[in-house]
Order: sequence, then C-alpha cells, then structure tokens
Amino acid sequence: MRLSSYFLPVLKEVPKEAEIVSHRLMLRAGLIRQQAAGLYAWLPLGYKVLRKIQDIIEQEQARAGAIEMLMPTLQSADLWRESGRYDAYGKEMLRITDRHERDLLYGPTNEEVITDIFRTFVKSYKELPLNLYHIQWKFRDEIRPRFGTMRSREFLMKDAYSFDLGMEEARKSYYRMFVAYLRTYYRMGLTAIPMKAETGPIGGDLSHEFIVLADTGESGVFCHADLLDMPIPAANTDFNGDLTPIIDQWTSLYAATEDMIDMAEFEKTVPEPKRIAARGIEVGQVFYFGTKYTGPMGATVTGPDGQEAEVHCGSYGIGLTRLVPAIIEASHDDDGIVWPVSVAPFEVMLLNLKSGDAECDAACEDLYGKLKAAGLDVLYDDREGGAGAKFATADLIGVPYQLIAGPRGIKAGEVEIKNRKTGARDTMGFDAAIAFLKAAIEPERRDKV
Ligand code: 5CA
Repeated sequence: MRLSSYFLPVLKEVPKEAEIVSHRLMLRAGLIRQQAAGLYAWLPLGYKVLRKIQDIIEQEQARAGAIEMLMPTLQSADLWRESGRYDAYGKEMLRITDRHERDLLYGPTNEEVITDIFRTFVKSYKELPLNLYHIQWKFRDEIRPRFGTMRSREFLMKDAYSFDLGMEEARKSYYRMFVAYLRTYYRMGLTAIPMKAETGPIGGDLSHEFIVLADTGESGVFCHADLLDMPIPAANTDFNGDLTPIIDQWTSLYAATEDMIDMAEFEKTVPEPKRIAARGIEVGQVFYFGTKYTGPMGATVTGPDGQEAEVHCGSYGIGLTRLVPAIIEASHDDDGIVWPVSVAPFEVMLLNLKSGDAECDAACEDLYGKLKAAGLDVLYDDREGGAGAKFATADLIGVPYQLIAGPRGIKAGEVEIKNRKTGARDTMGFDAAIAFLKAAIEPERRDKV
C-alpha cells in the first residue's frame, strides 16, 4: 500500500476527551473516529488490525472444533420473553419497535437466538457435541461508555455456544474453548490470565474471565505471579483428547477477579512474593450455564436410550473491538503504538526520505516490489515531506519494522532497518535487508506456534 493513496488521518494534537493512552493513540494514529457516545467508525488502519484479530480468532476457533455462522444484529423480543430475560436485562438493552409494532432489540448477546436455531434443527444426541459461533456487532446501552472502544455501546464480539448431552460432556466443550483462548491471546502477543469470575446476566455457576494486566484496566484482580509465564498449549494439541491436565495446570494457581476474591484463600495459597494484586482488562469470558436457556426454551434431544434428554450449554465471548486498545495498553511507548507483528496493520513501513528525487524514488520502487514479492505486508511512505514528520508518523502508527531509505545510503547501496520495539538499527544492502526482514517477521507472525 502506498501512503500517498491511502487514507490515514493522523492527528497532531492529543485529543482532550481521551483519558487513557490506548484511546489517545487510537485517535491520534487514525484508527477510529467517534460518531456518537460509545459508537465508533473503524478507519482503514484500525479496521486492518481488527481483521487480523478476527483471522486469529477464526483459526483458533476452527482448531477447537467451533463452526462459524452469522446471526442478525436485531432480535425478536419474543425469544427473550421465552427465556425470561426480556424484563430482567434492564436499560442496557436497546429496545426497538418496528412499523408493525413488533418488539425487537439490538442483540447484546445471543443465547436465545442460538438456542432457537438449535431446537429447530437438532433432534438427536448423535449430532452433539455442537459448538456454533459468530462474530457480530452487539449493542449494550452502557451507562458510562468510556475509554474509546474499550467500553463502547456498539462493539464487535465473537460469541460461541456449545451444546452437549450432560454436564460432563459440556465440561469438555468448556475446556476446548479455554485452551483455544489461551492460544488466541498468545498469538496476538498478549498475556491473558484466566480468572474465576462472576456470571452476571449470562447466568450459570462456572465462569472464567481472561484478563490482561494493565494499570488502566477496569477490573481489580488477584493472582499468582507464575501464571504470567505458564506454557501455552501447542498447535498440535488434541482437542478431542483429554484437556484436563492443561486446565488443571492453569487453574491450580490462584487467580480471581475482585467479585470472586477470597482473600484468606489467596493469602494461604500464594506465597507473599508471588502475590499480584493489580488491575486488568477483561478481553474474554467463558461460561457454563447448563440448561438455563435450553430448559425454558424447550430445546431437548433424543438420548441414547430413546428418551428425551436435557442439553447442557456454555457460551464463550471475546471482545474484538476491546482487544485493539488492550493490545495498545500492553504495547506502546512515548512515541506511539508498538504493534506485535501478528496483529500489526502492516509488517514493514518503507520510508522514502527524499520522495521526488529520481534516484531515491527508483530505489524505493525496487525495494517496495521486493518486499511485496517476499510476502511481507508493507506500507510505503512515498509522500513528499520532511524526514522528521515521516519518522514521527511511522513511530506513532507502530509498524514493527521500518525500512529507511535516504539519499546518502542509497548512493552507497544501503538502507537502514529500525526495529520499532527495541529501537535497534542495522544498516545493510537492499537484498540483505529484504532477507533480514523476512527472517525476523515470519516467526513473529505466530501462525505456526
Ligand atoms: N454471551 C456471553 C459470552 S458469548 C457474553 O456476552 N459474555 S460477556 O458479557 O462477558 O462479553 C464478552 C466479551 O465482550 C467481554 O469479555 C468483553 O471483552 C467484551 N465486551 C463486553 N462488553 C463490552 C463493551 N461495552 N465494550 C467493548 N467490549 C465489551
């Protein structure tokens, strides 16, 4: 992509309304624009990050056996009356009446709709286990939308729903999602810790929130420090096998949100130097709630004995539009965002320090072609303008590697590579630079881990 023909509206001023660093940087780097309270447009650079996050989620959901589909944003109120949640959900639900005076709502979550689909088509235990998910916009009329897309009213969520015969099978589905989540966040460059959590309006009696530690996080959390260095399950993990050892390893160390904290237990089981009492961002939550929806909505199957059998369920959410600020909170410096390669909007930014100069332009065109041919995702700053402004933009938008081509270097057949994260700089010939970038970037994509 050539920056001269891209749409990247960066801001010079620090926006006053933004209280936390990720919100400031998302506005300054031209990732989002607020359209109304808690409603955001995703500008091209931000949308590219969102798509990369979505790709990782889809790959890991598939690995764990979940099947993707798409349900509408608007839902019929009648389904929510059936489950008994229509009145209970309160003011967070955006209620809409259509021209025929039918009650609709903008879905805040999808347990009712998916249970309706399930009961329509699935009649036998032989079709279980089943895990269906979608990635769709949700709306919650939050009393206090804040921190940009961290807590917005409209937000993009991945929500998966598992259906099983009995509690034991449902537990296995819960474990599959648990392991998928560990891998998903790791691939995005995040350390997310599963913590015992309250179930709130979704219901049920077993739940974990996945928390990224950050001072600006909205949740108070307590956990064992060793959870920060726990091994991540490998790509070849057998999701049909017994995942209990992995889950036991992760849940044997204390971790709970402030709603669930048992201080005595925390102090008893975690030695003092290992105690973390901190703040965190909830980037996902998994629930087991048994027959809470299938019961009232009459979703049953024929069991192995020919009798009608209960269906046990869980739901599994990830906030995509919250992940973007969460990643920025975890990875930035004074100059801007520092994207992990796996979610970066571009992998390399090529900086032509003297656009308009025939020799520089020719060399950069050559480099641009070679970077693309090497399979690297490159943004080429081919605009006219001073080197200082180009460096500032490159640092602000946080592309992991900068390939800097200036007139003096080009004469000598050399370019400079800057690693955005470490600040390390290396000077080398053109072909060596392409090979260096390819070798550095490919493993950082974390698509083979
Ligand atoms: N039905 C369940 C699981 S599919 C559910 O709705 N879970 S949830 O309420 O925990 O939401 C799932 C994830 O969506 C949260 O972990 C969070 O990352 C994200 N999320 C929730 N509310 C918001 C919001 N107002 N703004 C941005 N992200 C949000």
